[in-house]
Amino acid sequence: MDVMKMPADLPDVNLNSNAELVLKKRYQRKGLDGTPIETAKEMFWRVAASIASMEKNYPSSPFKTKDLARTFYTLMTQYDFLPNSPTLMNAGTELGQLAACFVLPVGDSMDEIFDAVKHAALIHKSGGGTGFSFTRLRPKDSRVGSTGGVASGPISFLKIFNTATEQVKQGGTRRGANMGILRVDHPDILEFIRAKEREGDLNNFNLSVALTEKFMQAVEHDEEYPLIAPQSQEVIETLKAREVFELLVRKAWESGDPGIIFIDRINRDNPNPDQGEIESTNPCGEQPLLPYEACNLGSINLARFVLEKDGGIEVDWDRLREVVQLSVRFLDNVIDASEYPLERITETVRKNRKIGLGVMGWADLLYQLGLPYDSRRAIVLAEQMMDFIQKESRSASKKLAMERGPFPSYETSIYKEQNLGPYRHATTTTIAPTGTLSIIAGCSSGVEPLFALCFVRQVMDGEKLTEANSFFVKALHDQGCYSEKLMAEVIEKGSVRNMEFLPEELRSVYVTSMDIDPQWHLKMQAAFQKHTDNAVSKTVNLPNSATQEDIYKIYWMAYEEGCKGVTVYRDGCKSVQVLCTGEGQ
Ligand code: B12
Repeated sequence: MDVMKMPADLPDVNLNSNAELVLKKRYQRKGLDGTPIETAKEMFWRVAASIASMEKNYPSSPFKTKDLARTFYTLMTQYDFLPNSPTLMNAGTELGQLAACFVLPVGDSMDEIFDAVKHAALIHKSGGGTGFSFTRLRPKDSRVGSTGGVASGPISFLKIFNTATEQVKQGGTRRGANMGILRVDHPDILEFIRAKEREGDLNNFNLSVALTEKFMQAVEHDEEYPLIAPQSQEVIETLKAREVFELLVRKAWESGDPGIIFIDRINRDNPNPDQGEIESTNPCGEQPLLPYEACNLGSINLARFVLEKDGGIEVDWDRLREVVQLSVRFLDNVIDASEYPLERITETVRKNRKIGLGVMGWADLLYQLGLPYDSRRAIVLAEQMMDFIQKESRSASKKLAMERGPFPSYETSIYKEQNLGPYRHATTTTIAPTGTLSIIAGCSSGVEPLFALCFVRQVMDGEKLTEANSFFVKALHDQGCYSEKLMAEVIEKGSVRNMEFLPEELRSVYVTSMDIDPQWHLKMQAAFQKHTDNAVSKTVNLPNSATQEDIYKIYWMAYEEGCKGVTVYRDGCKSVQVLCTGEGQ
């Protein structure tokens, strides 16, 4: 592939040591012997140049391709914005698959099931993650007309998808990720809820139960609800809704799985109901999609948007506006530049042109502003922040619609009726968990609080990344509290909330995941969801001592506060964890 020549005066990239390791192992292109054949600088240029070159498709573009390539390069290498991993890995390469999220349908026949397995393998190989609903599959032990035998049911097929995933490395580097969904009214729902009770089972899946409005009402009124055979629509039996909800809670308490999604709420926000129902999200839950749809995401690093004013620190709204506008153009070009593993996906993506712009570095921003994550003011700012990004991204989408035309299915979308004028994208905002992206940008991930002020991250099968939050270290220095002895203690504990010898302000602002009452996790998720087209990826992290009742409350609160889904994780409930403080290493 021809990529524009790298200008000689292009500034170098600053990389922290964790980013250097991750980029080398996962992102920089490699030769046959596995050693990188491009530097990090060349990698960012490859991405910037190939995405900017899409301007050539639009004669009305106000940008010169070369200038825009440089602007995109700066945007990424200052870590103001990063596109999702497949874009970094594959832009400007032969593979050219740039989207992170896919949803595939699973139909009730051998052909359709194994087509989905094959399509998922192709997507994983190209770096994407897949979500599926298994709800259309006939229940276990029901008759199979063509053979006279009995069906083995959705859970047995889930295992096949899981095994296939195990064998295909994403982009040749990491294993694929899947979301498995079953509606709460499927006859095999109890088996599904228990499917991950043995540690190690279905390791390549996140499981979520799709809860309906009717089911939630049945829980509220302590009523029974029907299980329905997907083919005949016959009621097979009825269950007590509260008992099912309690089982869900118990399993999530035990192992973190399954999570829940509110499927009716998700479909209420489906911008293209004429194209069918949304039945699943991508693996981390932030992107509900139609069958055969894909979406490319990008995240703005909010830690970078502060400015000093009158001796205080404020959000730099003007620069944020500029970056949102540029990021939307970037993501629009990604749609054009991307190649998809299936023609059907290409068609759906080009028709709806969904993009998902979100944020990372939220906890770092709060640290700089001196706002505790678990405070009313932080929640208010979260709403204000996402409202701003949503509005700006829509205004950018409108401008692009004038320059390049609206998304082709605009005429049949919900926006047409709303009479708001055409957009270029069926959706513009999504909040992703930004696992690797936040490591590259050196910021806190997504809208999560920091896991610990110093922690060890187990990554890439055996590597350990140690991280001390730089804003915290600076604050210790500024307040004259820094000492090697104190740092050793912070590494041990992860948190300073109970260190009463430290100033009160430090202890309340520099909070971590475990310090925060779980309800604040949820309130924060709900605040961001309010102004996000798609969904918000967030794990409500709970201390090991959390009870099932705590999880019950969180699940219920997610429903009441308008979230599209929720996932919990109780510290130490699995024998192997990704994030540990000193005490758990
Ligand atoms: Co997860 N997951 N995840 N996850 N996941 C996170 C790691 C995290 C930290 C989120 C959080 O709590 N804030 C927690 C772990 C808590 C902890 O360690 N204290 C977590 C959890 C709890 C889960 C689930 C139990 C579901 C849940 O949230 N309740 C399941 C369990 C999976 C299992 O059974 N093994 C789960 C599932 C997933 C999927 C959707 C499958 C993907 C991973 C697959 C993939 O991308 N190919 C996933 C992701 C992506 C992440 C996320 C967002 C990023 C990980 C990453 O890319 N790291 C992190 C949050 C974060 O870090 N911001 C949470 C950077 C790269 C360079 O390192 O070694 O390649 P890596 O990362 C791998 C591991 O992290 C592994 O898959 C990654 C990709 O190969 N992995 C594991 C992901 N999750 C989990 C969970 C456990 C317990 C284990 C052992 C491994």
